[in-house]
Amino acid sequence: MKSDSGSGYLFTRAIVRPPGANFSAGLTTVDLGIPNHDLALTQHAACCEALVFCGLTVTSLPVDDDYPDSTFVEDTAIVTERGAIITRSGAGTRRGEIASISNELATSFDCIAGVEGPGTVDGGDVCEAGGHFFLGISERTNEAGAIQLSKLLWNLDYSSEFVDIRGVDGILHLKSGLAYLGGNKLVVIDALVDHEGFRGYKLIKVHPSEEYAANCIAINGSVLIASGFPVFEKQLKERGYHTIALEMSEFQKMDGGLSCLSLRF
Ligand code: CIR
Repeated sequence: MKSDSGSGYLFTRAIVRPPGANFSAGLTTVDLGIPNHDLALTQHAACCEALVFCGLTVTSLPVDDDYPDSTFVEDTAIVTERGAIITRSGAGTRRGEIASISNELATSFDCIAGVEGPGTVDGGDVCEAGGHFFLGISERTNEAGAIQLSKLLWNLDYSSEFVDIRGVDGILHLKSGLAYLGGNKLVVIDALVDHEGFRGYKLIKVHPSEEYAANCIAINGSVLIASGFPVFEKQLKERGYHTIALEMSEFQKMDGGLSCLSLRF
């Protein structure tokens, strides 16, 4: 179970779901070509191996061909050490993904709440930073959803604040441009750097040519990053982080980043 050690978190479990054969029928806003399913499976498997390397027990849910975006499990729930919250995606085509995730989380959590309509929340808009949550208001997460989520988190004794990213080009979710590494350090893209809620944190700014790299995950002393972003990798190594670089090309084609491939707790 997760605990804040000040320099990072201790995670024990992850939930993932491999991409289905119709993965390329999912939603995307980018024009990077059609993903190759075999390569996506290989990249997904490498991601799972990295999670295992970091000490996590990985539960792999069965492929769900009814939902082409269902490999992006992070969007379906907010998982904390005090309880889980099931989201209600801002993408109508993704709403049914929560059924199997709820069932799986019910095996680990007594306390499961849910976002209700007209509220919408995608998990990719939710960034935990040491017991405080940044909630992105985006094309996927609306104000009603963010307000509900804030109350649900408050009930679990967590604080939160909103970050409006609706005017920020090029990011689908808040975590497309923000990550928490533990130890009061945030990875952030230029467009978010001046957000007042980030003032008390040490910021690691992502070079504008490498924005996709901002979506990284700190797990048990390592940082999983997308491969192909040497400036960012060097920034982390210079600060003493152990990095694990993972090929993400096929998921990037479908607007997905590293964090969205797993729920970690
Ligand atoms: C979608 O548009 O919903 C998926 N194709 C990508 C979701 C990526 N999720 C994330 O960044 N948390």
